[in-house]
Amino acid sequence: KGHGSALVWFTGLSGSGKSTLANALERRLLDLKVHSFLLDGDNVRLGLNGDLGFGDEDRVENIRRIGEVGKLFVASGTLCLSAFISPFREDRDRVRAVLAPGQFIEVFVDAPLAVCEQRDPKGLYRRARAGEIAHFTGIDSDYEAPERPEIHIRSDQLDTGEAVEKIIAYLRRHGVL
Ligand code: GGZ
Repeated sequence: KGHGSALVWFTGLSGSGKSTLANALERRLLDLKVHSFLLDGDNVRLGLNGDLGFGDEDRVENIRRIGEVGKLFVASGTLCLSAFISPFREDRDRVRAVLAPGQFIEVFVDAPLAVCEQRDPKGLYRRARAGEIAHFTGIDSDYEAPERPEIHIRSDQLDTGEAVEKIIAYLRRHGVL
């Protein structure tokens, strides 16, 4: 039996499947009787970070605050999950640096832009292409893919259940579970 507290940090394009995967992992952990907490746009961007938009500076601050909140959850002994695009490598690495070694687990949810754009569950890519949303990640704002993520999920090749098991296996191997 492991120690349980870590920050599992999902990163990937809009529509890559971060939220779906994070929610499925949360349910799987609940079945294992592991207490976890998911930080996502619904509970962070609407509240704590309600003052932030999608320009570069605001994204940097968005990720900085989420990292600090994640650190507090980890200090409380919670297995914390976070699902934000977090497009900039430097910002993710800064979050990694505020946590103890091994406590930041970067999960790259990797699907080609074309696949994400085809899925377009909220019609945001279409609106970005039409010029109705500025600074949209993958269209006119950068996404810097992780170079050495702890876990790499090809979400266009694995189904959600398989991806969850891949993460669970990693957490077990590394003594988190
Ligand atoms: C990217 C945007 C934008 C722009 C609104 N660029 O697919 P979604 O809708 O549900 O998730 C996206 C979410 C991204 O917020 P994050 O906090 O994860 O971004 S970051 O980590 O970069 O700060 C998308 C929606 O917000 N959205 N405008 N311009 N995504």
